[in-house]
Amino acid sequence: MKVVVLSGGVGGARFLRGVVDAVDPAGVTAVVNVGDDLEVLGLSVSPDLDSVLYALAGLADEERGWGRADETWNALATVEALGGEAWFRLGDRDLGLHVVRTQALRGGESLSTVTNRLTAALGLEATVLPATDESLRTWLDTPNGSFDFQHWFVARAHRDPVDRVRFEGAASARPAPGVLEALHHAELILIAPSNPFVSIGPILAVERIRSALERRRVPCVAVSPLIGGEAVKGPAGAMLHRLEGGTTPAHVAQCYAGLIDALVVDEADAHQIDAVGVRPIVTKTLMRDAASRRALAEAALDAVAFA
Ligand code: FO1
Repeated sequence: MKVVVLSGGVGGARFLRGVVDAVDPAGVTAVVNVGDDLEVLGLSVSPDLDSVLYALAGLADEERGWGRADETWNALATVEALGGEAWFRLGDRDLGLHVVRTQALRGGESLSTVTNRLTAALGLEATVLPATDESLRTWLDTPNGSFDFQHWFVARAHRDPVDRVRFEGAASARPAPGVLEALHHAELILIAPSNPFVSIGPILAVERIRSALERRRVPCVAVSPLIGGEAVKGPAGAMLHRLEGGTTPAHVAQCYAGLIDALVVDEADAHQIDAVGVRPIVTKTLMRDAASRRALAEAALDAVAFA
């Protein structure tokens, strides 16, 4: 089956592992958020692309949720001892990937081309694409000032309540090569259980991706990132509450108004599915191991049968 999955980092990467377990990975295309990308220590870092690559390659640190398993931090300790920038923690193993990517980008390669090379080098069968090759950066306006994504999320521990999310560069950003083609040929489009505002929002801010979803001829199914009205991890719950007015399945569906045909919600939210507006699919959504990741992916993939 040809499936496109719009994905952010941690939750999206876990979900993608379930998807490639459930269907032939060669038919799976991940379209990944780049709004979190940053330059740190002179290196180009794409955290969500990396979370997806590491998860699909079985290299991810499952507990931390980002970066690589069996990581060591010697380079960062040296950086810190020498008074360098250490607020954004790059592990020794992780650093290797950023060095390769940075060199390629400086040599004139596009982000999608180098990502394609990394995907092949890691032996992955799925296609992993950045939403765009152009610069698209997420900014958060808060009562305490405006911050780029990683300064708000990591340096300030996403404590500042968010009044507005902006995507710098989105107006002129074109989809990366392959994104529209994948959407055009997809039999099913999935939106991973990622934060609708800061993980999926930047992807949908690329106008031609949004309009491709609006004009879809195949089902699009989103998976809610909330369980019992709360995010498993991260600021999705607080953001839904402040920006959308609540944390029910209907509030999640509202983030994707006109773009989805079904919403996968957790059993803990089943009592609130009445006003959701799209077809609800109720299942267990906590991805604690391979079996639960695959079961969640299968529940979303089943939407094809109802189309
Ligand atoms: N998240 C943190 O909370 N602290 C970090 O120091 C940090 C470093 C980091 C390095 C590489 C990478 O790929 C991801 C990293 N993350 C870190 C995760 C990242 O900030 C977020 O999880 C994503 O951007 C949100 O999807």
